[in-house]
Amino acid sequence: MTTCTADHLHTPVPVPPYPEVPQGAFQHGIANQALADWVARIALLTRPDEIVWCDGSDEEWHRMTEAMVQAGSLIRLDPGLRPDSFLARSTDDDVARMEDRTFICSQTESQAGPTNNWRAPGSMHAELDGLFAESMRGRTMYVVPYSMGPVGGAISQLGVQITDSPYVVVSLATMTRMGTEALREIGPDTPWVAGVHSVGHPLRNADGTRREDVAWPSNPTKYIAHFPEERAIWSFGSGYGGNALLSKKCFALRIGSTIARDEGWLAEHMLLLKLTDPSGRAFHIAAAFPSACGKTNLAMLRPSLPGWSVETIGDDIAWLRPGPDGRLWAINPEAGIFGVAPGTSEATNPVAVDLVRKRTIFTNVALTEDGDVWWEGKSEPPAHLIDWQGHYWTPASGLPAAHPNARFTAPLTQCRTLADDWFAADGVPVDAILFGGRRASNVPLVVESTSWEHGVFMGATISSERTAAQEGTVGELRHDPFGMLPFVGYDMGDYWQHWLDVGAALGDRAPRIFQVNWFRKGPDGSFLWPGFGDNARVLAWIAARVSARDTAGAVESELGLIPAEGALDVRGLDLPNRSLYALFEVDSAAWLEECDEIAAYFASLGDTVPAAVRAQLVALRERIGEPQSHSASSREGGSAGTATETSGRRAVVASGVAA
Ligand code: OXD
Ligand code: MN
Repeated sequence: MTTCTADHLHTPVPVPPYPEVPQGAFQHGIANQALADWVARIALLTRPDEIVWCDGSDEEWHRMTEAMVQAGSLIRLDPGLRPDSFLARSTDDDVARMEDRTFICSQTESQAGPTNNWRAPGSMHAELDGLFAESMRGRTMYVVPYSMGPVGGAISQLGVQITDSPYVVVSLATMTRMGTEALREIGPDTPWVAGVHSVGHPLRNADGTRREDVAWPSNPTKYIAHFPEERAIWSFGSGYGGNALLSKKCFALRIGSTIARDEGWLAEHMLLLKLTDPSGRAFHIAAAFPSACGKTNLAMLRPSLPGWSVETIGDDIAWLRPGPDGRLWAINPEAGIFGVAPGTSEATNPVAVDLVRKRTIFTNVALTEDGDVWWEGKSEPPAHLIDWQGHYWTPASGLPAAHPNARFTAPLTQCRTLADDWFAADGVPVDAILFGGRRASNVPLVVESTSWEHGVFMGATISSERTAAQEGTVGELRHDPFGMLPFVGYDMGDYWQHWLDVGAALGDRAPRIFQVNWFRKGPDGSFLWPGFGDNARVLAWIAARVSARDTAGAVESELGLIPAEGALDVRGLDLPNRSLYALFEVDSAAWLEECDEIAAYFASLGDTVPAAVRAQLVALRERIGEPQSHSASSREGGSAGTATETSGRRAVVASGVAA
């Protein structure tokens, strides 16, 4: 494995003594010379007033949050209502991940592939060196060592982020296993991923005069640049979320996916949960969805089915690696939750509501008059608030009080449904993988793939309605393969091939793959499926399928295996037969259109799309055949009998499961 060396920094200056940089003495427990050299070189480039090595202690967290309150960059919430909790407000040009400012700087453009912005590493380094030059004047440069995954675990990896943002430091303390213990793991030859981050707002001008600080420093020029060959990330100008907490999307997914490709494992945008059935049998499920499509809610689901339980292991990222027993093992590399606040309530996610009751940093939510937080969907709107931009707000203001991508950052250990497995150094064996998106039409509630290749096709063809987590028009349908469109650190077709290769290596020990969609709508535009706790009904069917040796509980449809008569437990649900039918309906005309659309998408990705994935599209088209005329009235008629007249195979489902 490549280690980060000083050569990667392209700063031709030698390293003179810099007071806080240990010069070979390693008094901070640094046993890695490349790390000490790198810190010195970044300091020489960025010229901070001081360098602080973060230890990850509680004392450090309290000291830093208090200093930020004093400086006006955090607002302390009422300690009685939300102990140790704070509100940060960003500027309105720094509110989400910026995919158009995100670059993969591999040696060649084709290595980055058509879904990534590419820049040649030399030219990007040259530009970044110019931007970072003296960018930390007047500020403290923090050196933040961290472990992704349990320190020393078989799947875990190490990283060090340099940043001039104390907000980033306290967030990383929550989101990762940060501090001295992680630093001690970095031995003389231990690989680690380097992250350099500056908000780009120095506090002293070139002539030495003082420049005012602001509550949310940032820079109009923004870059989030990845150097896969160097295993390094450079981020400039933004302080927000995935742009600035480099452990998350930048390391755990973009650089992580390239490491995973090289080493034969998977770095994925997946939640991880433990499902236990009434007999006590446990199943581990990893599920990939695009951003803001309900991963956090699913990871913290309260099953509506008696006797079933769901425990949380992760809500955003999973690293999955073939274990010594030939199965796929997974960890959540993160230690905290950076969750979307709007829409989170006692009704939708009581576990998350409880999780943020203390020691939480809220960003861009509204402030109540008693010093608590509020966001759309939390409760009835209060009569007045201070909105996320610091302005007086009433329900008549006509604008959201919280930004739609407002977030909370809280430790996973505060999650009352946290599974003990989260602590397991080497992770958990995965029984099932789910792929989902936000689709109003076409995609059924649940479908099981008939092979690993078919499952890879399901992942490759996820498309989803755009949400506020990324910039762009909310609601627009976009392809988001594996929920990883913004996160694959190399060519998309090669990434699909890598999935095929991992499956081939796992052979019959590979987890089963399913596609789910909680968001299908009926003709009146309302959701067909209740979602939330009732999604456990789908998980229960998936668990039954994982336990089944044959096709028990499933029947074939054009898209794959769907629940057989009586196999999906819908007892107690107020779900008319016609809705159940519509949840599984395969409209052949619409699917033929979707096939054309998928073919065009594959063509846009170029010739690295694997033949096995293309073959799945051909096979799907053949299964769908000629468009069938399903009249709207027969669909809406919705009795089991009506369904039988339109399609023999689907009839089994529609007539049976409602019983
Ligand atoms: C996230 C995202 O923040 O996917 O998790 O955008
Ligand atoms: Mn995410």
